[in-house]
Amino acid sequence: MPSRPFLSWKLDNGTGTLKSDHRFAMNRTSLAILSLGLGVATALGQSNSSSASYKLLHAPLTGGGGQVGNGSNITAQISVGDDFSGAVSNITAGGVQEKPNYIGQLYDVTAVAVNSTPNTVDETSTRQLNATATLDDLTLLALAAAEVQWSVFLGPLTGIDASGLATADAVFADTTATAQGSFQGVNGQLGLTVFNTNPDNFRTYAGDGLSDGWQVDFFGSPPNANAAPAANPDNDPYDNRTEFLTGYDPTDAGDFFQLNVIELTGSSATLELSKIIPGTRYHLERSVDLEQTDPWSEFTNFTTLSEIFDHQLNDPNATGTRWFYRLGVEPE
Ligand SMILES: [Ca+2]
Ligand SMILES: [Ca+2]
Ligand SMILES: [Ca+2]
Repeated sequence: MPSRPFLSWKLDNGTGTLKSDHRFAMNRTSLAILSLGLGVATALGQSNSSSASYKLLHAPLTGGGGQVGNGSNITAQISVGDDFSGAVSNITAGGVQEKPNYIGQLYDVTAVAVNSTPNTVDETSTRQLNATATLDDLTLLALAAAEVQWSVFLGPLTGIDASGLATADAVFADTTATAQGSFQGVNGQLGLTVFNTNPDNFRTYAGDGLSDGWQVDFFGSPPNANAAPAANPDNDPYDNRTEFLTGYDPTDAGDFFQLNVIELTGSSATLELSKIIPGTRYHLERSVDLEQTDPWSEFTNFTTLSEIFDHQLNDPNATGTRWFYRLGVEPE
């Protein structure tokens, strides 16, 4: 016959008040022995205990020796002496259900979280994704990548394989992508920032020496033949490559680089460049006869850390009756 332990207890409601005493517990012990002898599984010594915040009640006749506890914040249904019964407790105030004393647990998935460390990925590189499920008792379940159905929800990811490895596509600017993981019909998503680590690798704009972001800004998504380096769609003096290197609008015929001599004093000439921009090196050369007998010779080259309009510089050897300047620009 399974033993049926007898429970005695003291409850303290926080103010030191005892709700059960020794004599009462002894009385209950006697009743328990009597009940077992008769083979009756009814209530064993009815008693109630309570405090301001907690109350324990003995089980009703169908409780089989179990107990029911009720309070404003807790309900406890406790079966004792039964080898196969577990216990169920409900904490109603927090909406949480605890399920102790079971060797397994049935659960529902309430949410799936997808994460990575960090939540960034370089273009054309990979990033490992992970997923965690939140269950209906608020416990967390780390998911094996193979348990998750991975997909690209949005943005420049070429795919996510079965092991949760996401591969980023080429981009023309830092771009947010959204990866999705699904588990038992519940979806979770993660925003991944795809970094533009190569400025010249985007689709048909790739490898032409012009920033893909610049080409997209002026000519839209590729392909667009007007975005080619040698094209000059606005028909001003300069092609797209020069417009890019000098910082001008390749779609505006009135917007292009200009070099002027603004002052001559003795053998000194003051030159003014309409704009200089970072990322470009400027080479200034002089020849007295456009290289017929006097080869072009560079008298200065420079670059800048910030955009400057109407940049002036001096040519200290501006001698002779006539001479010419030319400017070369190249990416730094
Ligand atoms: Ca790129
Ligand atoms: Ca390009
Ligand atoms: Ca232009």
